[in-house]
Amino acid sequence: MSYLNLENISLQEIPKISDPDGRGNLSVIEKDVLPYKIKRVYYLYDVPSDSSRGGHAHKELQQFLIALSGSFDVVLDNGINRRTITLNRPNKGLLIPNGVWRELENFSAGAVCLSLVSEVYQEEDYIRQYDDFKLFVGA
Ligand code: T46
Repeated sequence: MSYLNLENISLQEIPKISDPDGRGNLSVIEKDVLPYKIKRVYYLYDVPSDSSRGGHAHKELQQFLIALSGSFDVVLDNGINRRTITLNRPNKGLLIPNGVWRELENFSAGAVCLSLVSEVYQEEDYIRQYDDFKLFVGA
């Protein structure tokens, strides 16, 4: 595959229903909001602020990340350029296509990262060496 333009990756609004009686907000993801069927859901929490998660790319897997609570940064890398996007609202999500290297860092206290994923867990789908990733995307 060829490398992706990171400018095409941006935060997406998730519909928010504010309660008219002041009971807070409800956000929902349904129908065709995501370009795939969700096959797996996992979440990251209690991540120390000086730790990072990710540090790999996926061959096929796509995922939608949401900061359900707190905040963290997602560093995206297409093999040539890097771009950092901060997630800090539960009604915004980041769709990461396959073939993008990602690192998650700067987790705030209490941050929870929800991940809605297009594939079941398969270690063979991971590219965990950056040089292998560059070869994969032809960068
Ligand atoms: C990603 C970032 C944001 C499982 O057994 N099942 C699972 O569904 C997952 C996701 C992980 N695992 C096992 C595999 C490892 O032994 O849990 C351990 C930690 O996984 P990993 O080092 O891949 O965790 P992260 O946070 O670095 O990466 C995860 C996802 O794997 C990855 O797809 O994009 O979160």
